[in-house]
Order: sequence, then C-alpha cells, then structure tokens
Amino acid sequence: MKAPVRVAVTGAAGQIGYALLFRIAAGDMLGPDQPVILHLLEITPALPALQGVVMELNDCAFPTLAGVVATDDVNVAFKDVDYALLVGARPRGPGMERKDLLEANGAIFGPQGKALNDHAKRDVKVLVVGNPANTNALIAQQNAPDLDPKCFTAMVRLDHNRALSQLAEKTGKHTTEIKKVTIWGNHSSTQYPDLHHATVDGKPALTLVDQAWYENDFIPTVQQRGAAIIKARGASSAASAASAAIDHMRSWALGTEEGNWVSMGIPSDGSYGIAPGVIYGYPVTCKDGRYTIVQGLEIGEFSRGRMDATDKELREERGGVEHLFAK
Ligand code: NAX
Repeated sequence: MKAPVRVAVTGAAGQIGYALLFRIAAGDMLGPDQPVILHLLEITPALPALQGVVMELNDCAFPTLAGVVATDDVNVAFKDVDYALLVGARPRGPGMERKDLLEANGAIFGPQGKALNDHAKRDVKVLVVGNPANTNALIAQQNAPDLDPKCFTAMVRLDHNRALSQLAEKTGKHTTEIKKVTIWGNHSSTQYPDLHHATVDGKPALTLVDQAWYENDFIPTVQQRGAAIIKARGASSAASAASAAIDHMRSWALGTEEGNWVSMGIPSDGSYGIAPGVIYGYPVTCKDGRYTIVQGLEIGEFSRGRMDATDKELREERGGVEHLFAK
C-alpha cells in the first residue's frame, strides 16, 4: 500500500455524495493500492446527516479508507488535500434568474477557491461538479491566485459517457469499442457532442449512422439527458454523475489509454479558437498527472458553429461573475 492521500468532497451528504464517497473509499478512483483520507464538507444543518454517512463509511471496513474528517469549516476541509471534488452547490430555486444563480454560487465557490489557495497541496487536482460547473470552476480558480490555473477543471465526463452509451446502443457495440468522442464547451444544453473523430470498432462512427440521426437525435438526446433523467426518476442524475466524477479523476491521476481520449472542462489556452481562460470542454489525453489538449483535429463548418455557440455562452457567464474574482 502507498502512503494515504487526502480527498475532499463538498456537498458530501447530498445524493451525488452518497453515490460517490463509497466508491472513492473502495479504491475505484485512485486504485486498490492507494489509501485515501476523506475530507467531507457540508453546511452546518447537514452535519447530523453527514455523521450518518461517516458511520456507514466506517461500517464498510474498506481496506483503502485510512480516515475521515467531517466538517462545516472550509479551511479544515481543504487542509493539505491532494484532490478536491466540489459537488455541493446552490440549486436554482423557483423564480431565480440565471444571474441570481451565478451570484449565489459565487458566494460558495469564491470562498472555496480561496480556501484551496490557502490550504491545499500546490498540485491539488480540483474537479467542479456543482452547477453551473464550468463557471463555478472559473470562480474558484480566480480566487486561488497562488495555484496553477490548470489545477481547476469542470465535469463534462457525464456528457461524454452519455454519448458513448447512446452511440453504443445505436450501433449494437459495447462502449469499450468506441473511441475519440468529444464533448466541447459548457456542461449545459449548448454543449457540443462531436462524433466527427469518433470510431466504433475501428470504423469512423459517422459512416455507421446517418447524419439525420446524429443531428436530430443523438446531439439533443445527449444535451438533454439530465432533464430526461429528472422526468423519469423524479430526481437528478446521481449515481451516473458520481461515476463520471470517478472517471474524470482517475483519468487525470492515472492516465488515459493509448489511442483514445476523454473530455474534460479545462481552462482554454485559445486552442481551436476558443476564448482563452473560459473553462471549456476539450478532448484531452492524460499522463503523469497532467492533461494535454488533443491538437490538430480538423474542424468543419458544422462543428465550428456549435463550438462557437457554447464558447459564447461561457463568455457571457464569465461576464456575469467577473466581479467575484479576486483582484
Ligand atoms: P443535493 O442537493 O442532493 O446535494 C448537495 C449537497 O451540497 C447538500 O447536501 C447541501 O447541503 C450541500 N451544500 C450546499 N452548499 C454547500 C456548501 N457551501 N458547502 C458544502 N456543502 C454544501 O444535490 P446533488 O444531486 O448531489 O447535486 C450536486 C450538484 O451537482 C448540483 O449542483 C447539480 O446540479 C450538479 N450536477 C452536475 C452534473 C455534471 O455533470 N456536472 C450532473 C449531475 C448534477 O446535476
């Protein structure tokens, strides 16, 4: 067994938290030889419920669980952490405008970014799941001036996995036979699930499905899958979101497979003509704990318009939260 690492999870008593913690503790995220110390953050009223979750974690007697810290103090939660999964967020309430939502989340992700800046390991890997994930990640990043901006990422992996699953079902293949799917942009309905470079069992995906299905069925289904789950289940995606968060962190920490890539929301460096700085979904490969944008992909007119539309939405979101950035 390796030396334990510290993994912070916020919103730990919520429904994604409940699906996530046990898998992290079981070694699904960082491997069966990597013990973890969980740092669980909740708001004060949720601490009793969180205590129940801690009791259950202990009752699992996981070989890879080396300790649990449960707290409502963000400075304790992020002390010396190697990984931080920011799940807790303010949901949109009745009558709440997008502006109010961004503002309410700024009040959460600004202070969390500052606490990460002050207390986390210098190479901390931060994944923002709480919505609006991309812009919440930007707020946290912009309040952590002493950390490398690349430490901050947002989750589009659930969208990526949804795309794999839809294409697998359509082509009658397993998701493991599908490579090089990309989710560009925002984790919102403007995201662009791109199959132009994807292969199924080694064949170009778009030669196996017709353009009408791709455009009118596949893209909207992936974009609106979250709403479809809520309609069917009466609650938003939880286990699949937790699983995608595990996948995102595992790829980042342990690397991506040769000949394939994954989608991550990461700070744009201007690649593919996207506004520098916004947290944008890109195709990336990971090695030695670092991610790299896949370069040189040909972008046709169809893709260009969609990539620019989701970039525009992210720039607008950024415009609405710039006053929350540390000076
Ligand atoms: P829940 O409402 O079940 O849980 C959220 C938890 O966060 C609650 O226990 C709450 O007490 C806690 N919390 C609120 N403010 C906090 C703070 N300042 N510090 C610490 N904890 C805090 O929501 P859940 O279903 O778990 O979803 C969590 C977030 O994930 C939501 O914002 C949701 O929109 C987002 N999602 C993101 C997805 C993605 O792909 N990026 C997909 C799934 C999900 O919809």
